Amino acid sequence: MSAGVTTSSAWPNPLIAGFYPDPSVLKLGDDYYLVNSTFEYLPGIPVFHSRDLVEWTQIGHVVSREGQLDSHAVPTLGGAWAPTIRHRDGVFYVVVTDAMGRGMLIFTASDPAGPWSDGTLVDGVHGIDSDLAWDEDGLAYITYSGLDVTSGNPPGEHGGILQVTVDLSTGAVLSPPVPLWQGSGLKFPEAPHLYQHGDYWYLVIAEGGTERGHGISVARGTHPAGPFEPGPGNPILSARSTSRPIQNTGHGDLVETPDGGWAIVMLGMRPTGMTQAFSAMGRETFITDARWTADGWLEADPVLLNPRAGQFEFSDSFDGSSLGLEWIGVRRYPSSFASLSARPGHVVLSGDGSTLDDLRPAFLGYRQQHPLASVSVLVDPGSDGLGGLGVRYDELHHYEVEVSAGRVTARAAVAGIRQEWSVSISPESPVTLRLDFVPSVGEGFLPNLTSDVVVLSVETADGELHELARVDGRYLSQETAASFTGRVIGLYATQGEVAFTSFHYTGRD
Ligand code: 6LW
Repeated sequence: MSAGVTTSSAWPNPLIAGFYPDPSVLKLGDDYYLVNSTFEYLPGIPVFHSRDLVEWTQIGHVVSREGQLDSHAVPTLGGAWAPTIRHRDGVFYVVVTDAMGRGMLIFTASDPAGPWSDGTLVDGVHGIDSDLAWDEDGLAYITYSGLDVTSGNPPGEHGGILQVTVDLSTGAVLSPPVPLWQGSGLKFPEAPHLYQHGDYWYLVIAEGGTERGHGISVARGTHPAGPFEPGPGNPILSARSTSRPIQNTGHGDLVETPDGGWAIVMLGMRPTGMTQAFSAMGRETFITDARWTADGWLEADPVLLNPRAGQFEFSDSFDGSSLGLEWIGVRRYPSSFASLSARPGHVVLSGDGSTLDDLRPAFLGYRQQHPLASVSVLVDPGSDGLGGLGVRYDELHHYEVEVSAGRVTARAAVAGIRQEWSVSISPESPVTLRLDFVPSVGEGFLPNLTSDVVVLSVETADGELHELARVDGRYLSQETAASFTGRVIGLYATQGEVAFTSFHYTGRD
């Protein structure tokens, strides 16, 4: 067995920065495909492609049209949870739970870029983090975590790791749920994946909860339905109680590297602060080396921080015929409120009275991917529009700066508490709205106990910069907000037609 020549420190980490949690990865020949959870955001479940496991390009989404998920009014925390991507006989499969929505679903495609199917319900199975594997006879096993977030009943006791056999073409369950493993005793056994390797079937799971206690454990057996013998060194991976900059590591998928070694791709977080620390980007995708020991167990290296070098830039002048794959909406598709044709070189958003407090704002989102970032956009609200530039974690946690003819207002909304700051401006011309995510500075110990500071400002046509507010960033972090997502920066309209151009994002680690 090759240990591989790639060392952990050579992997870029984060591998995919920003709100890209619960990664699942597939190797097919020389190609790699990776998918993530997206919860209430649409289009949902991005599909990334790579040839080397290092450079990733998004090629599509599994969820790209109405009806595939029941996203219209899904509560925060619900939506697309923890997809698994696999392939067999020319068909790509993604199994996923639409939490608090349709339930456990099987999507298929002949091209991973899409289009994907409408989604077949795995009838009567209530759980999360579904995995898909086939035995030698081609029988399909869905292994999942027994947390019921789909039946509508209040979540009962956690059922551990369970398994059913399924007819993938109809979603019919062929055998009742069988308990496989409760993990090593940590809370929330979840994120199971089954792999056949050598003489064994390996059941790799996450446990400890998705917070600081998160980890990965392994068991093995000679049949995909078990019985499974727990490994001797569980959890084989966890950052709990360490001072490593990447924490919460867990929910991993095993993959063979291009040089014949092994790696685990998993979620983790980059908390900033001290004893209390806050993760602005939420749960991101990371990677580390793994290997098989002489006695047939799996080992994994600690996950090391290794950000990609240099400054990252993303600009959009909205002069194409369609929006790029990076743009997302909240419980609605951007195409339902964003037009690239209404005014050339602009994206025009149509407000319908919804604000960032509402479930379905007219909000065109782009993930924050770096702890330090600056964002600007030129906004023309016309004579009766109201809209701006915001950063949201969910309906209850968002900061924004918005413009109407003659007035700019910055706002911070945190768990129902809100504050506003306003300036008057000349009503005639467009303005540049800015969000800057800067380090918290100050004398002594206390200023370090947060993630960052968010600066909300406006630059008027005469070149004057007005800083409206500086707000502590911690309230828009995984540790503070209730959602499983991450910060999403976005252009939004609440009233009228608001035109945006020259979106610019600069990020550095
Ligand atoms: C996911 C579970 C978890 O289903 O969080 O970190 C849940 N792990 O495995 C939502 O992402």
